[in-house]
Amino acid sequence: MHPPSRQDYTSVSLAGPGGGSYNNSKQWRRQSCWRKWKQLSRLQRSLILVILFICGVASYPAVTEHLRGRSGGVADGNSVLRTVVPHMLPEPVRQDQPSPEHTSQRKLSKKRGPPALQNRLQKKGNASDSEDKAAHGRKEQEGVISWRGAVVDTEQATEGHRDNEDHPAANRTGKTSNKSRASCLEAVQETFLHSWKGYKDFAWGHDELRPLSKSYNEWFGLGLTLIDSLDTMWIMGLKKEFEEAKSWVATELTFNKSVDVNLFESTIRILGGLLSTYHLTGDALFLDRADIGSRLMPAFNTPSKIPYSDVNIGRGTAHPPRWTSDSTVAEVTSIQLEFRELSRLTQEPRYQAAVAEVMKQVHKLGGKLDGLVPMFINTNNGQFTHQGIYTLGARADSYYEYLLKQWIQGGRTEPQLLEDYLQAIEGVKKNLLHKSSPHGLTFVGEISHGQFSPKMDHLVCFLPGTLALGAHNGLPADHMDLAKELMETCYQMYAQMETGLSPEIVHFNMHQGSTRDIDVKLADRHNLLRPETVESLFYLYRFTGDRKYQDWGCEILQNFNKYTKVSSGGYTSINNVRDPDYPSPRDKMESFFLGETLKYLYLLFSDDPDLVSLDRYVFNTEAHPLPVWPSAV
Ligand code: DMJ
Repeated sequence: MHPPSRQDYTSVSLAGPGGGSYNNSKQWRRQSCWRKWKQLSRLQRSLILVILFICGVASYPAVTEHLRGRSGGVADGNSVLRTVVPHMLPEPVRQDQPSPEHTSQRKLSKKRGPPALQNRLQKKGNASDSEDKAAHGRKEQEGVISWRGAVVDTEQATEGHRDNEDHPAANRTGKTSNKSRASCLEAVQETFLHSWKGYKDFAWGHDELRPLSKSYNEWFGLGLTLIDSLDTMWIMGLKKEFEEAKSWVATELTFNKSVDVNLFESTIRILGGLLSTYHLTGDALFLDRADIGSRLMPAFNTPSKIPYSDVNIGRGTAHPPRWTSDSTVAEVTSIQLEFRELSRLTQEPRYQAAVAEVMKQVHKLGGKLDGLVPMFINTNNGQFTHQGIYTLGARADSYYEYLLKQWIQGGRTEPQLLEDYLQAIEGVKKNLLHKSSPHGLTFVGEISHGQFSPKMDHLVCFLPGTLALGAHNGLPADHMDLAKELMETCYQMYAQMETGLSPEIVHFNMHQGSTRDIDVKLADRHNLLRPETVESLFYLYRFTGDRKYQDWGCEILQNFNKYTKVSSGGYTSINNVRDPDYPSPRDKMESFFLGETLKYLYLLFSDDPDLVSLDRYVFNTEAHPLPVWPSAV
C-alpha cells in the first residue's frame, strides 16, 4: 500500500486524547493565521509585535530550561533517555498501599473444569466489585455468566495472590495514583469503543478498517477484525458490542467460500479467537465455527508434512507462495496451541498430530545456532533454508514463544519443548545479547552470516513477557532479570521517539562515544499499532506488581491517542514516529490493535489477577487466551 501523499493528509483529522478533533494540516494552519493577521490594523499589528518581543525576552530562561529537559539527558546534554512522564495523568501520588493482586509464585488449585462459566463475581467479595464498578461503570451479572469475563470460579482461582508479601519491591516505583490508573482503564475502554465505532461504521464484516478513507481492506474476506475483537469485548465487559458481533458470527460468517488464506494468520486470529471466545463464554456457537480448523488441514499435505503457507478453505487445496516452496519457521511452529486445543475439544487427534509432527521435525533439524533457528523451512524436504540469519524478530519470533507456551498448555509434561526453549534462551544470551552505548540498554540483535547486527525489531518485545512467564513457571530466576532489562529497552524504544511511539525497527549504538543509544533508519520509522511491548508490560506487572509498568503502558496509550486517533472513528498506523507534527497516517487499522494491543493494555490496568489468570490460561500469539489443560492441574 502506498502511503498517502501530503496533499491527502490535509483532509485528515486526528483527535487528541481530550476527544476534540483537529485539522493537523500545516498548510491549513498557515493560511488561517495569515488571513487573520491581514485583517488587523497597522496599530494592532505593531502592538502585538511589541508584546511578543517583551514576552519572548521574559520567558527565555524558562524556554531554554524546558528544551534542555526535552532532550532529557540522563548523564549529559546529548543523552536521550527520557524519564517517565505520564502526560495524561493527574499529579503523581506516592503509592504506600500495597496492591492486592500480585504473586511471584505459581500456586495451583487442585480443581479444574470445562469452559468456566461460574459466576466468579458473585462468589468474590464485594470490595473488588465496587472498585471494578467505579472503574468501568459497566459491570453486569446475568445468571451464571458474568459480563466482566467470567473465566474462573473462586475455587479455581489462583490462591495467595492478594497482597505483596511475595514482592517486597512491589509498588515502590509506581508514581501513579489509583484514580489515575482507573482513568487509564477507562481510557483504554474508550479507545476500544472508538476503534469499534470506526470498524462498525465503515468496515463492518470486513477484514480491516481504513479509517481515513472510511472504508475497508479485504485480506481473507472473513471479518478478521470482528473475530479478533470478540474476546477483548468479553473481557472488557462490552455486552452490547459483543452481542452485535456474535450475531454477525451466527448469521453472516461462512468459511464455505473459495478464498486463499494464510495458514498462520488465520489460525492465530480466527481459530484462536473463536476457541478463546468459546472458553470465555461457554457459547457452543464459537466452537461450532472453529470448524475452520478442519478447512485448514489440507496445508499439511506436503511431501515433508511441514505445512504450506496458504490454503483455499473452500476448495480444500493448499500451496506455498508463488516464488518459493519454503514456509516461514515462525509460521509453521506457531499454530500448535490452537490445533492442540481443537483436538482436545473435538476429540479428533488429527489436528494435534499434524502440528506435533512439525515440532518433532524441527526439534531434530540441523542448522540451528545454539538452539536458534533460521527463518525458512522447505516444504518438500523439511530442511531449513536460507541459513545464516538468526533473529528473535520477524519470521522466527513466535517459534520461541510457542515452545514455552505449549509446555505450559500441556501441564509442563513435554520435556522436548522445555529443552528446546531453554537451549534457545541460552543461545540468545550467548549470541544475540548486547548493551548499547552510552546508557547500556540490554538489547537482542541478530546474527547475519556470522556477523552481529545491532538491529532489533519491535516484534522482539514479546520476549520480556515470555521470559517472565517462564520464570513464573519455575524456570531460572535470571530469566526474570533479563525480562526486566529488556522491558526497559522496549519502553525506551517508545520514550526516545518524538511521538513517544516505537518504530518498527531500531538499531542500537555500541561504539564508545555514541551520543544516543537508538538510531532509526528512514524506512523503519513506521508504527503499526503493534502489541508486543504492552503485552510484555502486562506480564511484568502481573508477576512483579511494580506499578511503573502500568505507568509506561498508560503513557503509550496516551500517545496512541495523540498521534494515531482518527476523529471519525478508528486508529491508524503511521509512517513516521519521529515527526510529531506530521506522523503521516497510513490509513490502516490492523486487527491486532483490537485483538491484542488494547486487550493487553486493559489487562495491564485492570488490577484483577483473576481476569484471565495466567495460571489458568495461556495466551496464543494473537492474545487469545486458551486454557491450560485440566489434567495438568
Ligand atoms: C500479530 O499478528 C501476532 O502478535 C504475531 O505473533 C506477530 N504479529 C502481529 C502483531 O505484531
